[in-house]
Amino acid sequence: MQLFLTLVFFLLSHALGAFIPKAELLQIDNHLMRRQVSTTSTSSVTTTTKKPDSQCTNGPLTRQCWGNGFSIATNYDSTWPNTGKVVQYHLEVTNTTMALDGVPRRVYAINGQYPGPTIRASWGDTLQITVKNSLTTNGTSMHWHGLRQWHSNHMDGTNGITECPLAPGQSRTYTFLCTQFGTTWYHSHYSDQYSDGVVGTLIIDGPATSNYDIDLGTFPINDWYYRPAFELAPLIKTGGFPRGPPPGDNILINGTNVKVDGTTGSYSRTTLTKGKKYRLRLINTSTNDNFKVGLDSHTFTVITADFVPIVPYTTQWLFLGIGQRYDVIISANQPVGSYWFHVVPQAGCSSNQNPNALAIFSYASDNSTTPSNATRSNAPAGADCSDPNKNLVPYVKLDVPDNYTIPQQSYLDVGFAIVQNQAQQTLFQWNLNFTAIQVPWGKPTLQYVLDNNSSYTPNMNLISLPNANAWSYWVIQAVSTVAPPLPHPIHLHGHDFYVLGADAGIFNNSQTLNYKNPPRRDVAMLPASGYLVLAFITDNPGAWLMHCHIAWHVGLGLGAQFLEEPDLIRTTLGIGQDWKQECAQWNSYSATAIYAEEDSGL
Ligand SMILES: *[C@@H]1O[C@H](CO)[C@@H](O)[C@H](O)[C@H]1NC(C)=O
Ligand SMILES: *[C@@H]1O[C@H](CO)[C@@H](O)[C@H](O)[C@H]1NC(C)=O
Ligand SMILES: *[C@@H]1O[C@H](CO)[C@@H](O)[C@H](O)[C@H]1NC(C)=O
Ligand SMILES: *[C@@H]1O[C@H](CO)[C@@H](O)[C@H](O)[C@H]1NC(C)=O
Ligand SMILES: *[C@@H]1O[C@H](CO)[C@@H](O)[C@H](O)[C@H]1NC(C)=O
Ligand SMILES: *[C@@H]1O[C@H](CO)[C@@H](O)[C@H](O)[C@H]1NC(C)=O
Ligand SMILES: *[C@@H]1O[C@H](CO)[C@@H](O)[C@H](O)[C@H]1NC(C)=O
Ligand SMILES: *[C@@H]1O[C@H](CO)[C@@H](O)[C@H](O)[C@H]1NC(C)=O
Ligand SMILES: *[C@@H]1O[C@H](CO)[C@@H](O)[C@H](O)[C@H]1NC(C)=O
Ligand SMILES: *[C@@H]1O[C@H](CO)[C@@H](O)[C@H](O)[C@H]1NC(C)=O
Ligand SMILES: *[C@@H]1O[C@H](CO)[C@@H](O)[C@H](O)[C@H]1NC(C)=O
Ligand SMILES: [Cu+2]
Repeated sequence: MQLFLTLVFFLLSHALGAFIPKAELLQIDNHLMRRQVSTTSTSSVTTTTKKPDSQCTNGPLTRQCWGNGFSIATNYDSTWPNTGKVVQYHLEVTNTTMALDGVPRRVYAINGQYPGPTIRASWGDTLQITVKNSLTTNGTSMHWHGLRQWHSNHMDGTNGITECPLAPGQSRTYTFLCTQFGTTWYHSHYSDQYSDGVVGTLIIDGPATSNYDIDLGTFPINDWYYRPAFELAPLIKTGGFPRGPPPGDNILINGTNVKVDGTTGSYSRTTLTKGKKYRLRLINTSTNDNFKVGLDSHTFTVITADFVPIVPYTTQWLFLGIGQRYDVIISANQPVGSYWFHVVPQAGCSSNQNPNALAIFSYASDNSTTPSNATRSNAPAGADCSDPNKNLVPYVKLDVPDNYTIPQQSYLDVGFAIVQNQAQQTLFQWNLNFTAIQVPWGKPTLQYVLDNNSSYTPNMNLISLPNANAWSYWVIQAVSTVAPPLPHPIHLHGHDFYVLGADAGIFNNSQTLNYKNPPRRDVAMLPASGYLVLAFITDNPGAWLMHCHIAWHVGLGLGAQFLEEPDLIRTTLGIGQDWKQECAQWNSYSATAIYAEEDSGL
């Protein structure tokens, strides 16, 4: 269904040319990129006792090692193990009622759980995950956030781009190799559906830049709404909340919390043993809210930014944008007792009824008590919504060519507009490069590629990157005069991108960018009324979505897609009959479905 939109007002524009930026070609070596690896920064890591080499194996004192010649010094963008091991999971999305903080509501749970089961494999394993849609009135899809999906774009789970949604009653199997290691999450990409429950965490075991004894696993943190997202989103879109989306009703920590008024629910509890070092995998699985997190009396030694291992640094408080992950080491070196873990929504980038969500970390033997106020710190209620980019130094050093001036055609403006449809209904829109993305669920981008059809519709917001192994540079610019001054967590599928710069103001090529081993990750904060400059190499044939990870914003259009090397998609991905079958089933279901796509579809 197409809406004919009349622009009531639109944005300031940059002068835009028509051509794609010229990019540098790099050499190809056995089909893999030869990156600009300088040296690995082993000297700054002092907590391990052994240097990684082919002899050393992973253990509490040798976390840098892995085995078979792979270690924390391996550049996983170009080399990875292939163990031949296939790790299988079955995920069933069902329609149920849960009371996660004591307040019952409808939840689209996975295998009856919220969050869904943690998927776990090792570096180089193949994951084979069968997803069954047991909902009756929604499609679904499953996206494996941050997984590079190297030469497996059709396993990315982005409905309307890399597949049709999975129709009610149907199943599909996603198969892909784990070329990276670390912590992430998976979620539905079917409009706002993950906000209603279709979300879980994923661990790929591998080496680490700092030692620890015990892996506590994943610790997802998210805002929580008592009204379903499928009810809120249409109201947000049609101006039902003129001051912006409604505040979250609570914050869930590892899937639980007490209600804000303290009457029901229970705190998340984690038990520690004095003297041990723990790895905790923090993940922000929010819909809208950004938080700072901290554990009273303890510091975090941060060892990853998203999947990318970093030179460890220590901090008291850590900011997490939606979709971002930080793995941290906590040393249980304090007096035996119980301590509060704080999650503090930041004023500039959150709106939640809970001003300071709490969880409890207790040393064993003290694990039934509530922390005393003596150790309780004052949490920072500030408005800091930026990434700690200067601290995020990748362990494997990779540089970006600095001899390139980013042309105006590579500026993508983040805009906001209020438009009216034919029925004179007011609609809110977010757009990227002047277009609010809307993907056709029944005819995803990969179908265009299979058909050799390059007549993409304008609302697919597709950017062609036909040259293989070229550096691609982009300036994401928030236009301050029109768009509400909000920071946006920008996520790119299919790549760890390089963050060359991020700051307030308008980028004009005079600001200093960091080309020497800049942060690499898959979600970075675009500062409010500011810019984010990123780069990546077109080494992964596919249609890759780039979008704001605030579910309300991408729902209203804040996204674009890069189409890399369509010829190789046709010839090398091996898109099979089952993929086409999923589309046939979807198109047959949607012909008579009671609900139609009512937002971007993402
Ligand atoms: C979930 O169940 C309720 C009650 O039967 C129904 O109204 C709703 O459409 C279902 N939702 C989905 C997505 O299947
Ligand atoms: C998904 O299901 C919910 C609950 O039945 C409904 O409100 C919504 O419109 C459905 N959306 C789509 C696009 O199927
Ligand atoms: C998170 O919750 C799960 C399920 O209740 C539990 O097994 C896990 O230990 C918890 N994680 C932490 C870090 O407390
Ligand atoms: C999650 O990300 C959102 C949006 O970027 C942010 O408002 C929130 O504070 C983050 N949550 C945490 C726990 O850091
Ligand atoms: C408390 O710690 C003891 C070990 O000291 C353990 O057996 C018990 O399961 C823990 N209880 C909780 C709620 O973590
Ligand atoms: C502990 O501090 C909290 C927050 O400042 C306060 O609400 C609570 O009343 C205090 N509890 C005690 C026992 O003093
Ligand atoms: C830019 O530098 C790269 C290597 O850093 C080199 O391969 C390339 O030729 C240079 N491009 C120009 C236009 O000078
Ligand atoms: C698409 O074009 C390629 C050559 O560019 C050709 O080999 C292939 O058969 C075409 N496929 C279709 C479906 O037309
Ligand atoms: C190409 O796609 C456009 C837009 O969906 C469609 O109108 C057209 O019929 C397609 N052309 C071919 C040859 O399939
Ligand atoms: C951005 O939008 C303009 C206007 O529609 C278009 O000409 C340009 O090609 C787009 N930029 C990119 C990189 O696709
Ligand atoms: C570029 O931006 C900087 C920082 O905002 C400003 O100081 C400078 O005057 C601008 N330069 C031009 C040529 O617009
Ligand atoms: Cu946004």
